[in-house]
Amino acid sequence: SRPVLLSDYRAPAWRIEHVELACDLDIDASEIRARLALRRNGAGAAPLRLDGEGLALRSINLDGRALEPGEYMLDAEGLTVPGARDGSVLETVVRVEPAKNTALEGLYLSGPRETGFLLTQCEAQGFRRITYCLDRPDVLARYTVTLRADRARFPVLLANGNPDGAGALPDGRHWARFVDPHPKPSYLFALVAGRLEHIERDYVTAEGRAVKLRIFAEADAIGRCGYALDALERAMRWDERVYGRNYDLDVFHIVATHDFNMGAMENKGLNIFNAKYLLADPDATTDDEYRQIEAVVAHEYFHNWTGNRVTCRDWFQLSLKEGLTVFREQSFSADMGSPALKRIEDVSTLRRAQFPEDAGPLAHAVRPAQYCEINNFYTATVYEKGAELVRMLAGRLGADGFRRGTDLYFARHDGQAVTVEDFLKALGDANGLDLMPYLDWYRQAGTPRVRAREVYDAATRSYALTLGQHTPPTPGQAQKRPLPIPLRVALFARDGRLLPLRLEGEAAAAGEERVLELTAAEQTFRFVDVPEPPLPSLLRGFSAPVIVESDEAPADLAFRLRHESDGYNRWDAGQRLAQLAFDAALRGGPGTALVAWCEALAALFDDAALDAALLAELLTPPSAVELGERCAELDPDAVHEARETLENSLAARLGAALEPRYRALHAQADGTLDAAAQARRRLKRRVLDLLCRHDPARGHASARLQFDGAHGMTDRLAALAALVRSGAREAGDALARYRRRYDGNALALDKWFALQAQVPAATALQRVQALMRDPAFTLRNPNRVYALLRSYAQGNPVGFHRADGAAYFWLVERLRELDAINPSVAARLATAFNGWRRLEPVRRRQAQQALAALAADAPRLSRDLADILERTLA
Ligand code: B3K
Ligand code: ZN
Repeated sequence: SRPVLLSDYRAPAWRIEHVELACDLDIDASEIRARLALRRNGAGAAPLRLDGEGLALRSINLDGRALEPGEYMLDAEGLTVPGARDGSVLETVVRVEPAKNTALEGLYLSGPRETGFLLTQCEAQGFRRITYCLDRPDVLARYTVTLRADRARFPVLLANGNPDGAGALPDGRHWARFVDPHPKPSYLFALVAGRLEHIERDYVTAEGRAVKLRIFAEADAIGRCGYALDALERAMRWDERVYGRNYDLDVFHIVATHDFNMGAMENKGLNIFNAKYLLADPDATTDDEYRQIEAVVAHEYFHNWTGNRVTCRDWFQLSLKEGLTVFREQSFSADMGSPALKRIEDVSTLRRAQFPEDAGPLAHAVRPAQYCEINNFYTATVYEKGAELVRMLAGRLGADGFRRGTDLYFARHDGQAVTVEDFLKALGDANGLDLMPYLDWYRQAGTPRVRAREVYDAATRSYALTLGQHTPPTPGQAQKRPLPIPLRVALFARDGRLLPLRLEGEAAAAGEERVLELTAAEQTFRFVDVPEPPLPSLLRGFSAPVIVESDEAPADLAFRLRHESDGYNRWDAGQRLAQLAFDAALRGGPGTALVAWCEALAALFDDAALDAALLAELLTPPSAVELGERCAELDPDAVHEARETLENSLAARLGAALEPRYRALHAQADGTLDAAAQARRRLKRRVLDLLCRHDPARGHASARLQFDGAHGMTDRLAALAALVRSGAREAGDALARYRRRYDGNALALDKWFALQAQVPAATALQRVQALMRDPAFTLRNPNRVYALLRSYAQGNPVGFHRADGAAYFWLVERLRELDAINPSVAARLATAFNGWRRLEPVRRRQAQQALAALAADAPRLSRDLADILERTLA
């Protein structure tokens, strides 16, 4: 289909001042009456054109008069009403079928028809599946919503905004009304109806507004909502303190569902959450998941200002709300826990998910210039790289300057739908700076490479650092401009101390760390008063989303791994060293880097002062996916073997130290959630994995005991994973016991599916096929599909990228089935083929044939899947 272009953006010809909805809700058929108060926007004469898809129109009235068939035009994408004038009121009645809606966009049913509940998902373009409307984010309207339904079947009725009355109706029905005083775009609309329980808490904002915080869930889940409610309160306080942002309605509602395409949705005053990011209990939730829940609860809450009060002009600006909100969420999580660890996790996610995207056929700018299907742009680039761009801006302005900037952004644009330019302008204006050069970061796809060359001159005691930048071409963007790249740097002396930094021309040294702004293709920075050839520490804290290409020697990397003062850079030095060790292992070459890596880690292993969680990260080599990115021609088996060399060498080097360390950590085991206990569990998981390699008998025995006596899910799952991944004899029995113990617990079963799908083995496909026959498996539930199919296709390179191509053809068949059920889930899964072009020739040919077979059916595929296929094959 024809792409939508950013350059084609035009302000809407019509506005809607007020949307009044009356919804008669039921499982099979719901009736939606909409009353739209219309205004012409500007002087144009364009006829009124409303979006609508899959709606059965029952009646249509303009200004109180029923329209005759010739007075309006219906087609597959909407409705045209030539007679509408400025000030007209249009009333439509449509019927929709929630139970048949398996795409989970618009109004749909969550759970079984007898017991499930109704809910909506509108972002990006789901509102048009509920009623005829101007379904675009730059049309902001006030909403009054009345819900009516059978009281016994749907005792709880919810919509956005403040409750405004409720009551009984004849025939056992009832109604509830909600008024949202804040104008909002249609994508933030939501309603929920069903048998739900809730927990609640009173909250008073810093400004003094009393708010009821409520979380709704089905009866079997309501006992698992307490943690999220606590997290919500922490997020609200944090946004008041750090950004001066207060909540703005009398209620804040969150609803949990097991049937959701994404993580969660920030509908105004009525967030809807995938249960995976909301429900928590010690028996079934891991430490990582607790942190994710806190982060997602905060993320959706933060959208209330970055996204809702100030929204996006069009969908090209998606990162305006997502990048900024991810950045806010990351800062919040850093404040709630360990900033260094959080940074390591975020960079590692970026490298695993966004760098490959930026280097492959689906590469796109943080603000793309065109799209065919906007659902396919909820990507790591828009979210995670977008957050890195905001982080660069925040770093450039400093904490106070950034706060001045966001204050101005909110003051200037509250109630508006704006662009990335507006954001940069507000941040700049508040600080007397021109930040527009950063716009190129939003427009240009691809990960910049930064190369550093250094020259030390003993005679003049000067040190010249020459930095060059280069961004490889991406689809549709052959030529790249240089970008403004802030590089936070420090220089180490050989004794491990940091040297004071003085640039040529400066009167005196200023600090031991500073930011160099690389703005040209190449630039030289000359430091003076440098007493010895220093060891540079570049891109500290990952100050820009770039790849630093250096030829730092293994010994220097090992030195920095031992002595770095920046937590992130210490980890990064270790990752680089591991990469060098990997490169050598892949070539079958000598292992100087490998020895240096193992020796440095062995020393750190004995360092009692080192935080346990950080140590766990240092002991983990880059993932197979990241390592595979280094290969010009990817053979996933070879990558796996080389990575195994790293793991086994480290296990052998730590050898006898592993078991005592494991025992010491295990002796302290309890179920508590504090940071120290979480850190111990994280290290214990890593040590147990290494122990299973070094001494399988003892490793398996320890894992078995840990599995049996675990205090919580983190230890239980870690033990199970250790058994399964190391092929322990006990693995089958442990899996069966886990399966029985958690029968009926969807979130716990997802972990069971995911774990098995990721076991790197030639037999992985058979295993996945067998798991698809498990009675708990269904293609209709996105979480289940992701747990099994995505974990396999994207998290198990060895198992998925079989040389015979069997898994490719198999996945293509699953994509066909899925596409008929849920296009956006199918499209997401199809991105597993992202790296096909870099595969070695045999696999590449197989992948291409499988993809081509599917692409041949493009006319019968959804726009979502066809778009991914077309770009992947282009
Ligand atoms: N804004 C939603 C994403 C909606 C996805 C639509 N396909 C979640 C979030 O980023 O908070
Ligand atoms: Zn978001």
